[in-house]
Amino acid sequence: MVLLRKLPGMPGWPAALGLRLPQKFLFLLFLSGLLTLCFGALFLLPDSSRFKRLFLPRRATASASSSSSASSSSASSSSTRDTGLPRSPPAAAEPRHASPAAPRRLREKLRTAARVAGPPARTAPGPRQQVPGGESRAQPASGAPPARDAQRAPFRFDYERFRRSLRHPVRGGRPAQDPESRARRMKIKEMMKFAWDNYKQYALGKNELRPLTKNGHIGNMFGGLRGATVIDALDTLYIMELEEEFQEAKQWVEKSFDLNVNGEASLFEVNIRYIGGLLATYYLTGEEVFKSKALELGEKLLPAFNTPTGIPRGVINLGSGMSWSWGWASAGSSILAEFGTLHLEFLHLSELSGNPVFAEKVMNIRRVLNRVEKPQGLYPNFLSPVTGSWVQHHVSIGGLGDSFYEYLIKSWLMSDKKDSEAKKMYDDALEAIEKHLVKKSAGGLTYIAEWRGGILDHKMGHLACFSGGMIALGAEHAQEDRRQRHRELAAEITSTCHESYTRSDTKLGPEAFRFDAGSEATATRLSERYYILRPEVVESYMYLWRLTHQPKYRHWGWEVVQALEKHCRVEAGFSGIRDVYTTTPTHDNMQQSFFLAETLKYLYLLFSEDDVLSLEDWVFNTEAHPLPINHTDFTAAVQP
Ligand code: DMJ
Repeated sequence: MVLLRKLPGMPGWPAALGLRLPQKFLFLLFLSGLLTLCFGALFLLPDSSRFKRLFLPRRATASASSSSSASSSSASSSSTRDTGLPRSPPAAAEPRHASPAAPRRLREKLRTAARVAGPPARTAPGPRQQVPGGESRAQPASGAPPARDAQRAPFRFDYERFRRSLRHPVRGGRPAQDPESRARRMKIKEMMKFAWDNYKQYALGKNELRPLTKNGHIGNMFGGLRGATVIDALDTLYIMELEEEFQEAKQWVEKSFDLNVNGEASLFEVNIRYIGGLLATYYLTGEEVFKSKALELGEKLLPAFNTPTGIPRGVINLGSGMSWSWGWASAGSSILAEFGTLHLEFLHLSELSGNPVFAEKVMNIRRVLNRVEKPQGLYPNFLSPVTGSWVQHHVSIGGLGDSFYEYLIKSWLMSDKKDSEAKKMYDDALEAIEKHLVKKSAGGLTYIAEWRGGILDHKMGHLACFSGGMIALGAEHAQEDRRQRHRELAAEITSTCHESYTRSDTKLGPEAFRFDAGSEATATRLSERYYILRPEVVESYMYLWRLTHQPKYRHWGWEVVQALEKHCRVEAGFSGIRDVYTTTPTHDNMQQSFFLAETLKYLYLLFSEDDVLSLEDWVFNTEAHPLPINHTDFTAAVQP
């Protein structure tokens, strides 16, 4: 336009057309709009179009195409989308929270992941799709075709490399043991076989065995998923070298384990039992079926995180993705031990899939927890997923709180001691617990009380007895000034839990025991006298044995084996009992899946050499499923 006007002897176009000033203005406006439109349309042409190559410089074309590929496949939000400027390397979509400080290997990994996995599931994940190599991935919920890069470079976890990184053979390399321990270990293996055989005979495919009525139990904790005992038992069978039984369990997973269910599941239970059990068995065996089932199930859990804070709700429908809070949890809150017990498994889901979305979800939980103010440095058990604030000031290292603390120290260990944030959170939390909750009874027993808005409840649940093992584990890595104190605390708590067993008639411990009104490590309420084959006390014996090698822990473990045989073994399996304070207890007709996952596994490890599932290679999730120490520092990638 400007050029035409200035040409000597040539009137401008509008003038030549004989237009008046307002008409001229309108005409110019129209013309400039038309030109802008034409130029913009160039960007919409396919990359192959000759027009596009003619009018746009090479670099801009490449960038435009990389931008569109990235936006369909990456985790980037509109604020970080490609600006059109050339990038190096091209077409690589940076994950949303990738920090420049993230280690190179991780950043490369996550880039590939972002290419392969599509956008993080803010909404329910889309339908599944098979990719070359048998790997399974989520298709973007929008139904958009996968980016071209995705087809070129599917993510593949290097299993062989992982196995080479282990310091010990998973089932141990040293057969030599003292004959007594060897015989005791054999006995525990026999118990496992007995528990499995009966489950297989009477309840295969159901969630638990009912050993008195010789049938199966399904329950309503797993949202229609079946075979909780199969999944929970897999790694124990494998570790105990019960080969035939392991194959039976594996076959069930291959042929009958159906994930297309439609029911209300506990996010926490599905995670610790199913995802934990599948992940552990994959790492132990390298069998793809366990990995793909774990990843598929992991994706089904993601919609539970769609809350204003990203703190997941406790219950999720595995079919529809709808989620809500437990009816009993005050004011629609989420439970600390539930949303705080996802970290280990979710990092491994990211590790195996290359998809950072799982790691992002749990790192966000940590962010929310770090932001909220802690009363006296303590973490209450109920948090609103809407506001991110505490709903009730009830603090407990037993039920509702327990495994949150466990996952802090284990996150640090699992990160190969790189996740210093988790370590600090653990150290601070333990300091507050020591200061406010650890007490000594009149009879000299150390215990951890519960806290209700500043008032102490002098009670310990069986669940809280895991803390002896946890504190012992943490003590090994504590600062000099705390190490000895924490070792002593761990030993004292474990001893108190042992007392709760020895003071009963069956030599098994009650569900909860108290230190008030003259009672010392005994249950005072009828409703707290039961024992449901729980593992926490033998779990602590196992850690204390491994860390101190004091023979008393093996003695105490053997006392439990004898008591289980005497009071819990029935004709068709093992059963919980209703009252530990009578020598003729009635049975509850339930063989819990965690008896096979945890109680028997920890007992077996107690009588094994230290290199069987060595603590140098593995951390146990809260259901005793071993997860390997991970050399990838995910925290660096997902911090804001
Ligand atoms: C198990 O499912 C897990 O150990 C969980 O953390 C707590 N409860 C049971 C066993 O008691």
